[in-house]
Amino acid sequence: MLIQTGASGFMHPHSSEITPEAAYLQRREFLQWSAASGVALASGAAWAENSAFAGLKPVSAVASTVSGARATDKLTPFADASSYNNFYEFGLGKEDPARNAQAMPVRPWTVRVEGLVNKPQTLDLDALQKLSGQEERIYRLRCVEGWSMVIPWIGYSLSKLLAQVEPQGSAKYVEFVTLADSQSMPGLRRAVLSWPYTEGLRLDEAMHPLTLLTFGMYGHELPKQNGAPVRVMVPWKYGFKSPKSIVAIRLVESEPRTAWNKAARNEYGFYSNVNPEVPHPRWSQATERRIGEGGLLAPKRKTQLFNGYEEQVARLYAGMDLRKNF
Ligand SMILES: Nc1nc2c(c(=O)[nH]1)N[C@H]1C(S)=C(S)[C@@H](COP(=O)(O)O)O[C@H]1N2
Ligand SMILES: [Mo]
Repeated sequence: MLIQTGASGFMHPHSSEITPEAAYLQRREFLQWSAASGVALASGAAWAENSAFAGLKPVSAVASTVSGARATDKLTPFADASSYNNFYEFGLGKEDPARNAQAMPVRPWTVRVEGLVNKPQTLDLDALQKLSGQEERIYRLRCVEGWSMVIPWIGYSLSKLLAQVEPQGSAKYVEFVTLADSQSMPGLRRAVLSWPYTEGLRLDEAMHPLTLLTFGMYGHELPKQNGAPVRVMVPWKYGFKSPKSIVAIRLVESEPRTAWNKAARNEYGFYSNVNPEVPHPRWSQATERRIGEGGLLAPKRKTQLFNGYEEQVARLYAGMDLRKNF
């Protein structure tokens, strides 16, 4: 299958504008970028042959038409997005997940959708993936630590799954429960967070079309270190609100506690919307470093309100004091 990824930040120079040497370098850079991002070339070069994705199956998707779902910033190289990770179940270091997550069993896998719903269901991965056509969405991911990436994710709006189970009128929040497997997750031996890692959204946030039930990235299934086989991406919130390797989705009446909120209530609120004007108690959130962009010497970027998705999501918080509801 082919993925149409139009605007991804790479500038296509016109051949008349460049010297042969520059053309060669540009082409080489483009080939590397194409290979790394899973984008099929018009010339027919197949990323399936590229060893960067060794072992990861290609996943079909069409470009998303959801408003705001296709950031035009330059894509973060796949190599960075799959080697600089936070997944504390596999250790605290950025390189620990890529090294340690490979032992996590991701097949068979089921997700229970339960709680205040008329039609609770337990779906295996096949059933989950077939529930809707999948789209590619290019989202910025802003970690609370002050770095960001731009990643072409693959999945469909979580709202499609939620509609299927018919939430009851009393359901106001959604709680996500992730895998806690002491056999394969060495990080569980340390109580840095309370396991399993859980997260939560208000029901209207979970139903927002940008909230993505995510199965893949860069044209392939998710690497284990990025939350295989299924995670949720909420692009206007800090990265920790995007739980990896989900096993249950629970509709509940009151605001659920979350792993980071339990660990440090005054530092990580329930909402955790990206907001440059609300500093973390120990550091500013006004700027960010884009991973893959020249390291520590690269100029920092200004962090945008709601991570740049203000037009799409600001209405969810109309009338709320975002400093109180941080
Ligand atoms: N289960 C689980 N999900 C998790 C985390 C985690 O430690 N465990 N870390 C979060 C944090 S802090 C971030 S920034 C993102 C990182 O996602 P990525 O590694 O795919 O970039 O995953 C989030 N989801
Ligand atoms: Mo994060």
